[in-house]
Amino acid sequence: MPTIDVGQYLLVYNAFSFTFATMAAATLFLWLSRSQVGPAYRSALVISGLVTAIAAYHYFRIFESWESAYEVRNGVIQVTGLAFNDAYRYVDWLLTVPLLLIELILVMRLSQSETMSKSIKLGFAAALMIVLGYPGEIADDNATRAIWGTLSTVPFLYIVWELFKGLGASIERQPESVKGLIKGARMLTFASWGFYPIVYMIPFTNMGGGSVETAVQIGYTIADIIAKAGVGVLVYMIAVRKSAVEYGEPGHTVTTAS
Ligand code: RET
Repeated sequence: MPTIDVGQYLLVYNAFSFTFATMAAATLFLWLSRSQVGPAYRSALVISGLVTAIAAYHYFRIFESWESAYEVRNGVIQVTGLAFNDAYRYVDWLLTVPLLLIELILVMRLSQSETMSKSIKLGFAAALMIVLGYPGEIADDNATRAIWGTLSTVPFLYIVWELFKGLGASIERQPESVKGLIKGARMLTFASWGFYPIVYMIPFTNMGGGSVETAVQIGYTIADIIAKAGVGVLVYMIAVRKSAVEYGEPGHTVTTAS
């Protein structure tokens, strides 16, 4: 573990603690909101809540791992010899990234066969992207990091292409009142996902070891909050709006002209 100063240690410590609370709160919100949307959209909310629940658990473990990697003695920070475990983050992504894509697909309510084929293709590409990124993340030298990072970028670009090209046509078939929101969710997904490879490249800069470690942890943490809790809330808004169009406003029934 690189040596860091007390300020950096506490910044990361507080960020992990805050993120655990945010993910846990988002889970409760998403699961408790199930009854506010029509039956077709409930699984989108269940999956969104599952993503934040998995993240809450992992942030708790990440927090503990950070705490045991360093100790503060007489105001001076020292490494304990126990390495900070990056695997929690990657296992979290391995589970949540495919689910995040599925949650976007579900809220669009495509045909069953389209939902199935897009979920499998995108879910598989997402898992491959994470698996290929991990050896680079834990490598000590930048050459290894660059090789795995480049390999991981291939499925990443495929996902981005699918989100814009493949889902673009389906978005055009969505009700007018939700098109903007769905495009917003896609944009937020794209922007937050684009942040991860940038954070991954921080070790290529010549900031000191402690600053690199701090920036990488804070960077991934911010991206996770946006990609999971932020997109989750947008998916909730889309589900509420589509339910109003398809099932009527809460308290009203949809009447069809005869
Ligand atoms: C890695 C390795 C370097 C190249 C690329 C990467 C992409 C990571 C992404 C992660 C997304 C994670 C999410 C988590 C939230 O649940 C693995 C950093 C392209 C896009 C959305």
